[in-house]
Amino acid sequence: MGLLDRLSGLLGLRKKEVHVLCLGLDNSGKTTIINKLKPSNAQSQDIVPTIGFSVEKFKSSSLSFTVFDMSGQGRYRNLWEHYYKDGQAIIFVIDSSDKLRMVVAKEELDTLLNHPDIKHRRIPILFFANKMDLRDAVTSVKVSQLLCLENIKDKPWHICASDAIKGEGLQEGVDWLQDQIQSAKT
Ligand SMILES: Nc1nc2c(ncn2[C@@H]2O[C@H](COP(=O)(O)OP(=O)(O)OP(=O)(O)O)[C@@H](O)[C@H]2O)c(=O)[nH]1
Ligand SMILES: [Mg+2]
Repeated sequence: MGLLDRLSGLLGLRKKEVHVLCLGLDNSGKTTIINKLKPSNAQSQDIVPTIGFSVEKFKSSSLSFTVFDMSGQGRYRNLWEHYYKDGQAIIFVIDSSDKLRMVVAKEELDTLLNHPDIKHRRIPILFFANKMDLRDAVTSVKVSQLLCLENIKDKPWHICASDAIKGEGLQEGVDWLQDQIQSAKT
C-alpha cells in the first residue's frame, strides 16, 4: 500500500468498498464492461471467456468496487449462488442482439430473483442492454419487456443501453449504482 493510500485511510478519505456481482449469459460482454471501467493503464487488451470467475476492481467518484466477474457459461452458472450472500449489488448483462437466448437470460434472472439469498433483500440491480452497436440489437425498452423487468417491485433496478467496446452507457450505469448504494447506507 502506498504512502498516499495509507494517509487517506488514516484521514478517513479512503473510498468505501462495495462488493458487486457481475452476472449474465456467456458472451454477453461482462468482462468487456468491467475491463472498460478500469483506468486505461489497467485495462487488458485481450478479453477471453472467463473460466469460473475473476475478481476485479474499479473505482467511481466515491466508491471502490470489488467485482466478482462470473463466467456465464452453462457449466459454471451454478457457481453464481455461492457469492449472492456477500454481494451488495448486481450488474446483470444482456447481449441485446442475442434474441434466441433472451429466454435463457430471463430464466437465469428469474432463478436469481427467487434465490433465498436474494429474494427478500433490497439489493440494487443494474442491467446493461449491451452490444447496442450491433445491427440486430433490440432497444433497451424491448430488452426490459422481454425480461419482464417491470415485475421487479421490491428491488431498485435500472437498465442502460451500452456498447462496451466503445464504453458508451457504462458511466451512466455506474453513477446510478453509486447513488443506490449510498442512499441505502444512509
Ligand atoms: N459488438 C460488440 N461486441 C461486444 C460488446 N461487448 C462485448 N463484446 C464482445 O463480445 C464477446 C464476449 O465478451 P466477454 O466480455 O468476454 O463476455 P462475457 O459475458 O464476459 O463472457 P463469459 O466470460 O464467457 O461469461 C467479445 O468478443 C467482446 O469483444 C459490445 O458492446 N459490442
Ligand atoms: Mg467474462
